[in-house]
Amino acid sequence: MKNPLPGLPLIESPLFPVLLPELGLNAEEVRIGLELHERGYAVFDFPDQDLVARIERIQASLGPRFGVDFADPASDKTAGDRRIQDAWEFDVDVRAIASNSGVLELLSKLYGRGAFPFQTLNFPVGTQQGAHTDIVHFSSQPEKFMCGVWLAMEDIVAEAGPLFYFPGSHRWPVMSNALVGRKGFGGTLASAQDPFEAAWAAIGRAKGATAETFMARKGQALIWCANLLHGGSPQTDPRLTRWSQVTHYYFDDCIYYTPAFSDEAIGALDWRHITAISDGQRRPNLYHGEPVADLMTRLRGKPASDPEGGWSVRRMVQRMLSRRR
Ligand SMILES: O=C(O)CCC(=O)C(=O)O
Ligand SMILES: [Fe+2]
Repeated sequence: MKNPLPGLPLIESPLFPVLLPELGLNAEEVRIGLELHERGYAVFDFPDQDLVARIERIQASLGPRFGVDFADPASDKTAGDRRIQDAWEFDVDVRAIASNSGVLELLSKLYGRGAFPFQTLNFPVGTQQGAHTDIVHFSSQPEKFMCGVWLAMEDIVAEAGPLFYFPGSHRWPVMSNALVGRKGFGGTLASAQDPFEAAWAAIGRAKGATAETFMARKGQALIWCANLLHGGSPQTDPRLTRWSQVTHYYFDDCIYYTPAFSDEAIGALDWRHITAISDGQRRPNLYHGEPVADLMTRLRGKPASDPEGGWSVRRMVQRMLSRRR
């Protein structure tokens, strides 16, 4: 069957179970695909023969940057910085984990477009981050072509503040400023997730949703879908570490933007300018394979065809979106 919905990631599509037999996946890929489809997350063993050595090198190279004494079992490991963003820029092992070819192949097969990593976060301790979806930070057009892969770099215990998530929440409404009754573009926000927290909490209560935690073994990884509600549990023992790496992935042939600072309905998108970690190359914002910048120039070059006159970038995007909807 030719997929009539190529604008949905395969695992997010209601057609996934029907398309599945034709995708040529092995048993493990089918398991991961079905779990992502049903629950919005899936756990797998990270496919890297050198992982243990990489983890040791990462801890040795990033450790001193956090400003705490990891050698002393009694010291407070949460006292320093809690994360390093984009260590892939200077650390080959962080970059190798983010660019793991097995993970890229897996994600590309399950989403139906080529996956590429665009951001890394390395954490020595729990993030204690409130429940959120990554899609309010990193969205795409078409929607949901984004996911996170969380890798345990040691065994994680409950007191270290494990990752938590709400199974099935990837099917809850995707948050936007329009949905929560605010305007986003040009505004100032301390955190992109603030405006949506009351809505997530209310939906969770209405559904009686309960969080699960990921008590991961070293070397296990978890994929979360863009709209899966997740966060970091409180770290109750500050002497512990919770070494982990998160890599965020986008997919080819999309527009990349930040919904928290956008108003989609009026074509006001807070564009992202993305570089793929795997090859260091820019990934321009594309609409059906054509750079949006070129598309806009081409359309702006045409004679004005409506009473307001002229072509604005904003109206161009609005037109694209309204045709899609
Ligand atoms: O590791 C955690 O506790 C959560 C990290 C997270 O939400 C993210 O990187 O998107
Ligand atoms: Fe997140």
